[in-house]
Amino acid sequence: MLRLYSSHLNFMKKEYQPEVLEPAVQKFWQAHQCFKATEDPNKEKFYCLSMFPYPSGHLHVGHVRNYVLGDVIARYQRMLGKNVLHPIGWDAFGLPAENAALKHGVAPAEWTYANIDHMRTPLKQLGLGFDWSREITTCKPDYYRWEQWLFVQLLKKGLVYKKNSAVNWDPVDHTVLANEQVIDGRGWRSGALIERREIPQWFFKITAYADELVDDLDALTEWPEEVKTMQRHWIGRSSGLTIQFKIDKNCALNDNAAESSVVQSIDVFTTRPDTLFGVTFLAISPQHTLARYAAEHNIQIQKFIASYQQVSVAEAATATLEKQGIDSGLTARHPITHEPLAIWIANFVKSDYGCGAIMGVPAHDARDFDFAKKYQLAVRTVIQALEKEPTDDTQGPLGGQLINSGVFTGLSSAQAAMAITELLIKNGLACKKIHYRLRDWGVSRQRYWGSPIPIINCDHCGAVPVPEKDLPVILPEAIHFTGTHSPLKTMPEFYQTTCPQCHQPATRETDTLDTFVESSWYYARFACPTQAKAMLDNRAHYWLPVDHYIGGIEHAILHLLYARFFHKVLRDLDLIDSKHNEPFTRLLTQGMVLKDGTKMSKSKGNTVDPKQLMNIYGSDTLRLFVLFAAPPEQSLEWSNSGVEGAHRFLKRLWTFAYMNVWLREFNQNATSNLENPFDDTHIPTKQQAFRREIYKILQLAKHDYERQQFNTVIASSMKLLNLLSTAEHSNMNSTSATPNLAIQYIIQLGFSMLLRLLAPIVPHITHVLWQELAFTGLILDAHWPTLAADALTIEEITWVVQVNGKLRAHLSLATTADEEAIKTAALNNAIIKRYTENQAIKKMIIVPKKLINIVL
Ligand code: ANZ
Ligand code: ZN
Repeated sequence: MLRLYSSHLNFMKKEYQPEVLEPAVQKFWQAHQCFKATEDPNKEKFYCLSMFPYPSGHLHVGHVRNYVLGDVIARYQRMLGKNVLHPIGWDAFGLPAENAALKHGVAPAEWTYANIDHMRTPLKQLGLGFDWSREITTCKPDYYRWEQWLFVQLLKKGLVYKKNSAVNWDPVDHTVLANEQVIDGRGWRSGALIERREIPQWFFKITAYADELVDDLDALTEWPEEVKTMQRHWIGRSSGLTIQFKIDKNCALNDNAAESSVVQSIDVFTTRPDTLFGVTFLAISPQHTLARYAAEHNIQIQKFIASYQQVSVAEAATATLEKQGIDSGLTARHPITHEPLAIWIANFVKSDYGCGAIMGVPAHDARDFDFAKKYQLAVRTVIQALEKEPTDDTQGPLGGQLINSGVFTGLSSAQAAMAITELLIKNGLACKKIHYRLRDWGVSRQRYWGSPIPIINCDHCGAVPVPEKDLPVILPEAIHFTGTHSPLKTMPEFYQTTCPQCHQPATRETDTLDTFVESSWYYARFACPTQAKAMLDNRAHYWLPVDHYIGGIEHAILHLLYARFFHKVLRDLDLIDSKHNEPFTRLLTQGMVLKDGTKMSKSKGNTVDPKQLMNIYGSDTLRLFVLFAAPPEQSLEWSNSGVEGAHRFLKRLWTFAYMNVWLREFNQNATSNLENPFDDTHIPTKQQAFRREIYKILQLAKHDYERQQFNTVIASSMKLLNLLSTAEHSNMNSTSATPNLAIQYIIQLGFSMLLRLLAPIVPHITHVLWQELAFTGLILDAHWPTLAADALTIEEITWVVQVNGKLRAHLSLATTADEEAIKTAALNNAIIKRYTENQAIKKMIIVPKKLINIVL
């Protein structure tokens, strides 16, 4: 047992001095390794993780919010008796390091490591209870070697493959961008106009897990609905029908093409077979094979297709895109009516979704309607809405009744969908199909600062994985950046090698992995960060899954989806417990930090420097403010007066302790302590109300901790401090500096609870006051206050008071009041006194808990 109250730690000065006590407390934590987590199978574990930071070099208020939230949750769970793991690391690869290299001529590695050192200090200053012995830095070979190893395992399992694919090419950053990195057709960092390019790339087959990734969302009951909806939408599972339309032979195709099976028929994907009679045209994407045939002798079409190459993938994906098309000159036949339908080449048809072709139903699809209007194509209504006029498919897909649909007329949409599907399938013209919006994850990056892809390209053997014994493929750190181009591509000492299979000269892959790969499994590696023999070991079985994950809503889709995918992959490789299908049991997405209503950003010059604030007010103040200003998931408006308010509260807390320093002796001499709480019934009736109030506050705070409304926990703490101040003054002996014994009990009870309620939030001041006032143990490990069994039962009974059988008054009395007290209270009541004045009282009849009858 650690010695708690030691004279060298005597902070009980009149002034609250965070600048003195905070470093001392942090030193104490460090000296005693208070946050070092060890696996203990006899204890329930709790793994709390805040998304690890990118080491930009500066800690901003958003970071502070993220890590303080995680810290509060971790500390709270520890007080509930759990074995807590709360680690931290660095998401250290990424483009900014290369930009810095270009700008300042410093190597990305050097820049990154310096930034990490720079950011560690303020993180420690915040008093975050991290297990620093588990610190992970993803740009170090001891980390990325295991993702290279995993890459090879996945390659063997067919979950990694290489293919040519159209990408968003940023001509300034010389890199491929993800769709969400393209904003209005421009690169999110460079601002350059994005081009479409086809290049060979490595892919993770995340689509193999698409169904599981959708289905398992239902089991994530402690995730925000919003995030699950975004994930569902991103995966975009949609069940529909592939319908075949026969192409007319008389089309202006060259003879070879017309004979080829490719142009015998065209498949379209639809989720609305009920609208089949409303089809007035077909449309294909500019990349469709048929479009190329159509272009062969048609310059206009060639031009149209070429102009489309310039448009980025991301832009084509947006619904708001200006619809454009050209008639291909081809026609196809409606599968039921055999009516001819023109085939258009249209920019709004995605090449990589469904069949890359659609049946145009302008009356019931908004996109088709825009297109038909622009090119004066027929609009044919085939579904009559039961209530509203049909305008587009947003009013619920199957809500109406069929018209103008041959034998299907009169059926409901749902019935028609089934009947039409059945007919088409019977005639071999359609088959059921499930499509996903989700694409495989392209992980190749034409960048330097990332994990090398462990592949050797051999002229004879093709792409050969680097043998496990040769891993990791180390990224050279001492490099010189001359342009945005990756230096790896001009370093023969890096790429020249021999083929592991045929031993002839070969070249290494010079692309690196998407940095999302590192962040997809770091949560698991924290279980065994220094394990040199394997990616994960048994400790992962103990710690995983993460019980509580905290991070920004901006990661709601990709990061979380990739990590979920990795978790399932790791599970299927038997690296983690097969019981757990998901990496993060509970998710908290914190809101943004705003100043004057806008997002804090360097470019706006409205940032606040947490370090400076900590130096002025102390980190407890900063923590308290950040938690008090808003509930975690809402945006937080920065306010200087709010910071000062938080500081004032801590000063009040300190002063209260200082004024009640008698508690130290009281606690030292008391037979009662936290392990052996005092008998609450010591508190006389008069003070029961205080006691009840204290427990009410405790109950509310517990509830708020569970639902993470820390702002209201703080409000409750403020209320509790007010209550204790009132109690302190209510019964002060006029002659003595200490309150009477009953109030002493109240203050001991209430203050020990107040400190514990606040301990996860403001760990330094509470640590010191706990010690200074000689409460038992470390507050860090003090158990969470529990509710006394009787604490909240109704403590008062309303008595009916009669005089000679007539109702004269009501009287509220404590349940604990004995007969004597009840009689006295009744006789002393002002109303009753009027009726009994100067009269002899013959007797008093008491009906327990109900009635007092005074007989004169
Ligand atoms: C006819 C129709 C009528 C459609 C109607 C919708 C409403 P989800 O649910 O996202 O899977 N579609 C199919 N392939 C496409 C592609 N490659 N590019 C653009 N759009 C494509 O959407 C399926 C619907 O999206 C399909 O159903 C098709 O339009 C369109 F009142 O077919 B529908
Ligand atoms: Zn070879």
